[in-house]
Amino acid sequence: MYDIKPVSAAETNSDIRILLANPRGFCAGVDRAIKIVELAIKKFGAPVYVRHEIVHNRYVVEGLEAIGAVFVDELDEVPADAPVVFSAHGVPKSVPAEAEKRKMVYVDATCPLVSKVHRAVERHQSSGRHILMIGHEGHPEVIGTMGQIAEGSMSLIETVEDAESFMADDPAELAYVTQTTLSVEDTADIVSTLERRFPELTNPKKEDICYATTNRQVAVKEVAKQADRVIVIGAPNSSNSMRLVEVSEKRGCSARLVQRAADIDWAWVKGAKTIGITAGASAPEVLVEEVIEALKERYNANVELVTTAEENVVFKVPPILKDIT
Ligand code: 0K2
Ligand code: SF4
Repeated sequence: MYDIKPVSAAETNSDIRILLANPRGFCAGVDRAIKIVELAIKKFGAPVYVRHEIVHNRYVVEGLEAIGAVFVDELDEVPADAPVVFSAHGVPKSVPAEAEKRKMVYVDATCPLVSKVHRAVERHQSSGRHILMIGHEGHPEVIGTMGQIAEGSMSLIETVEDAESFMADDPAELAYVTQTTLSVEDTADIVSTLERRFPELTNPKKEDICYATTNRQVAVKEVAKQADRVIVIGAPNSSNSMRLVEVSEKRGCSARLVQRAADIDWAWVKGAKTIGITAGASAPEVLVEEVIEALKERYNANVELVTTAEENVVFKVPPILKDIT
């Protein structure tokens, strides 16, 4: 399916400097979610059903399918006697409720940092505040977070324009939460617009963009400052990966998303002296290595690491899987 295009002589042998962003790739929530599926297959045996792509990466999904995971869109596609895992992006309350009603065994792989936002939504609601959700319509995390409370109790704000036009019933009783994988800069513009219009919007102190999203954007910004092109390894439905493309382009650097080496447009690479590489939080390192190898096949490539943060976050798996090795 992924044929590497043949290398023509004209494309080879020039020098190229590769700047490899660090941090890049898997975050603690993705590591944990993949581990949950693997451990669930060990514990329950195949097939283990997974509602939605466990993380937004085809290579990861196909790897798990090969060991017995079956991916479905909705719970009603899962037989009641089969175990099911919920994806890292989180699910509306109705999903575990339905699983319980059908007496299903389920394991929730929602990232703990997404679950934290779910709990904030509940807290704001019980304090009587109307909640603004800053995020992208239709994204599973947004569906999951907005699905923590009754429909209509939250309003979605996607842009500064939405923040300008939102009409509050009671401006004194407003709170906001955000998707964890947004652009830090774009979100700051939305939040400052809301704070200007609603000075009593004091809660929370900070948006909910997670450490991994923030760190990957800082690292790619540093890379984009020095590079002629940036390759972002990730999937088109991966919000955090798409943001890395945007952040690079905002720094004036041409950037492209590729799922793996076979997607690289070599005509676009041609002429670059310095090429940046990063990977979204759901993109495995093996695909980064594949891209570097493809560059090395065509250029005299020298790889330099651009480090802007060290990460040591690890999340535990749920108690139901903790004794499986
Ligand atoms: O960035 P997205 O939320 O679209 O999701 P993935 O690409 O699967 O990355 C993992 C993040 C999941 C939750 O925040
Ligand atoms: Fe969790 Fe952030 Fe990774 Fe999403 S990107 S899974 S919120 S650590």
